Amino acid sequence: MTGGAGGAALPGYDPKAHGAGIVHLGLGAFHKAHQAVYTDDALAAAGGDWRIIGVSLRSTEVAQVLQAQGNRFAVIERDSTGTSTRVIGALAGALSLQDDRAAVLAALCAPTTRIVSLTVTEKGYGFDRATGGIDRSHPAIAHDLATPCQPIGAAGLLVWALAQRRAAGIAPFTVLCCDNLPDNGRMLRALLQGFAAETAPDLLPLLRTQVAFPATMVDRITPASGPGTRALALALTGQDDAAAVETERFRQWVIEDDFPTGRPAWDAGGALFVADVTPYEEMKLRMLNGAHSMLAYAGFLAGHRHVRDVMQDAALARLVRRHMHAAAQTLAPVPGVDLTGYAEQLCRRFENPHLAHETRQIAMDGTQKLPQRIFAPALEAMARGQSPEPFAFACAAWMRFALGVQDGGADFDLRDPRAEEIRQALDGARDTDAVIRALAALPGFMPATLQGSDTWLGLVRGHLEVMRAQGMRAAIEAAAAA
Ligand code: CS2
Repeated sequence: MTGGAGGAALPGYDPKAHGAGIVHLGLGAFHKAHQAVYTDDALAAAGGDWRIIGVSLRSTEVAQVLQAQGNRFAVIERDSTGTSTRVIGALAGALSLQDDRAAVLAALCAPTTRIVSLTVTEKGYGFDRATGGIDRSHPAIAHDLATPCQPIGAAGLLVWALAQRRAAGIAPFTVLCCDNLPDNGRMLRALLQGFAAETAPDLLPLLRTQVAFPATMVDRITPASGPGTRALALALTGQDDAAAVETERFRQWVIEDDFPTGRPAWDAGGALFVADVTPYEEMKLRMLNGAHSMLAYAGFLAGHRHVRDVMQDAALARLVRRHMHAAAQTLAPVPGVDLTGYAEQLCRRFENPHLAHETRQIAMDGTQKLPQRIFAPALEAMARGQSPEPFAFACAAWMRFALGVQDGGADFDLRDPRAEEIRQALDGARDTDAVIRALAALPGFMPATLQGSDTWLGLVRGHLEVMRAQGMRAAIEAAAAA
């Protein structure tokens, strides 16, 4: 890195001297603050044609904004030890599927594209957890099954592109899922196989044996950029930057090293290459993301706008710690990690006074998040003879949130792909037992073992009763005092 205007570090390499080798689907703040930064470090340390062509599947604005500023943007890294700003040169292009469809398809088919990575969020894939295949009711899956030559979703685009490449004699790209899903490489392979079985069955042997789907654990707390981000970027860099992102200084990336057609030297940026990501991924999903979801539902309903405010609420901060420790007890040993230290570090990160991370943002899409964050550790705790109590509190907080009303009676918008289904399930559910029954029975959501466990349901009911009768504040105080 070299110094830039106003103190921002500039890329430590000449971006124009490097071609693109990666297509990334899901050009959001998290990608810009995570994989793009690691790739920038890799290019500075080891070079290579590994710049990224970023693709927005739905938005048109993100690509337009980036194009207008030469695909450069600032990453503002902040915590209580200070602020540093760097300008990222790793993005070679920014495309919108809606505006630049031909260019997106060409990039996916280009022989130079050796990796396709994705951050399309949990709900973006259309994976059916219950069957381990495709979810036909998912809008993009349904669209792409009907018109597989005009794909708009992740599975449709990848299967179409891999088929084109095979027909043209071009080696397949490696598919790198960077979303917070358990066993994300295997999940994506199963999704593509499920989709190909119906649209391109002769691609199945290739998907089984030749395409690599390394699993990853990704971590960097990156709130959606707010109105203040642009002004901050201007102050720090001296440049107007409508694509800047604010994030924490901490970052982590653990990746299975399975890249048959090569990869950037992401280890130069601190990425850890391992044979099995599972222990790291379970640690992060259950301790960080699980505590995040719990505090998002409880915190939002208790009137806290940001995660940092939650951490100033003594009772709720206590529940956050309790949740992390209970989650830690459901884990297999994680190589080289002291889980007590990890929990403390998570609390410091949540307390970060410079990040305006909204509880409402984390509360989105609960039906897509609870299974791996809350239900999986609850099951594991019960299998080990431990109490699932903290997970039951989190589940009750989500159920209370799913009712869509504040304690004071004001409505709010659920922002979940299953919001309508939830609304219908809750129609007519009056008492707490009826609410639990309705939500627990959402297909493919709560594992059958939990649905059939009196211990679990009793704990959830106990908390939900207090939340509904006395309010979230009272429920937090009661749980924290227990
Ligand atoms: C959060 C994550 O919004 C959420 O659900 O829990 O985005 C979290 O901030 C990241 O996974 C941190 O790496």
